Amino acid sequence: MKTIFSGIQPSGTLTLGNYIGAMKHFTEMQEDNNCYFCIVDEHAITVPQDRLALRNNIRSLASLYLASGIDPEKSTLFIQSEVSAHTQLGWMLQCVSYIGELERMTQFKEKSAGGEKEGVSAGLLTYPPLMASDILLYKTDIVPVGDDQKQHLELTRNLAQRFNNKFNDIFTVPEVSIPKEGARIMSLQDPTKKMSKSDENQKAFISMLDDEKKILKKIKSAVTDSDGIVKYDKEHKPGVSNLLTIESACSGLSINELEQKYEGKGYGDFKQGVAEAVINILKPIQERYKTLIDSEELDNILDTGAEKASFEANKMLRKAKKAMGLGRVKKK
Ligand code: ATP
Ligand code: LTN
Repeated sequence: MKTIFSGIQPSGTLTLGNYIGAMKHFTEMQEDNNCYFCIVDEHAITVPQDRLALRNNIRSLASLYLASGIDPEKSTLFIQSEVSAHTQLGWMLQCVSYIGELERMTQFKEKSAGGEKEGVSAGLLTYPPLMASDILLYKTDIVPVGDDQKQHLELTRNLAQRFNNKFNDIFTVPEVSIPKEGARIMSLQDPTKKMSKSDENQKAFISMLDDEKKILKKIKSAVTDSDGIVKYDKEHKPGVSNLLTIESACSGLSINELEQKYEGKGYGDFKQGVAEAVINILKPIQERYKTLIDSEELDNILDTGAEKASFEANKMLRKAKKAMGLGRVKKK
């Protein structure tokens, strides 16, 4: 049995990209592994958040995890800020991280680009050691994430190895797991850009809570091309390829099977088919979501999750403090 850890930021309503690239795989992995799934609210505050919106997003994300199939009997679901070991080890790992390597992170460069340095939070720079702390506290073997997190995972592995060599060999060096297909769902309006929940253009992404009409409308207005052939060709037909990837991930049919399904048909039929596949996946999730969001059951699950996670995390935190020489050894 392997230990799995992954986290999602409560920085808005999840998109279909988050579902296909990450969440969908979490539910598959929980069957025969020891899984931790985290709502990383301390990562979300590295960019400005409205406090009430953040509160809502945290609860909403927890409900979406459960509605998508995370089973609290099998997996530990918890909120990062409710387990204080994360920021404590996060600080210690900041002290073994180098400013140079943090400045090289693509996510930091993208999120801090354009603005004045004055307006960029220090937390945006030190985001990766906190992420490493999330992962390393639980002796994680595998981290399932979308393609954009590869670089952060590489840094986590470096930090674990650096700590183990410098202090004591206590951390498991984790492997990353990126899905073969659907690891990077693209924007519906600009298929060269990642689908992102923080995109200003609402038409660029499908939210997991969009209703049928909205889904159909957004897919119908997705950017494609003018040759009218449904064929996978990422370089020359990025829009069509993205929609094929989406339908494949939602229906379970292979890209090949889908190309055959749409042979001789136009983009109108194709988009209708993609929308139906998306609706089939999202509708039951949305129904379960509605029963969970205001329930006491949700609070109970998160309380139990935080307790279980704290117990494990505190054991590793004690080891890390000892390895670094923090605190004291009591005289008997
Ligand atoms: P934002 O878009 O607001 O910057 P995000 O969606 O990239 O945030 P998270 O919510 O933390 O960031 O991502 C959760 C998981 O979803 C991560 O594993 C990430 O790799 C994955 N993910 C995010 N966007 C996509 C996408 N377009 N396609 C596939 N996977 C994605
Ligand atoms: N950085 C990730 C979110 C994240 C995460 C983690 C993912 C924070 N801690 C630990 C996997 C494991 C993101 O922005 N998608």
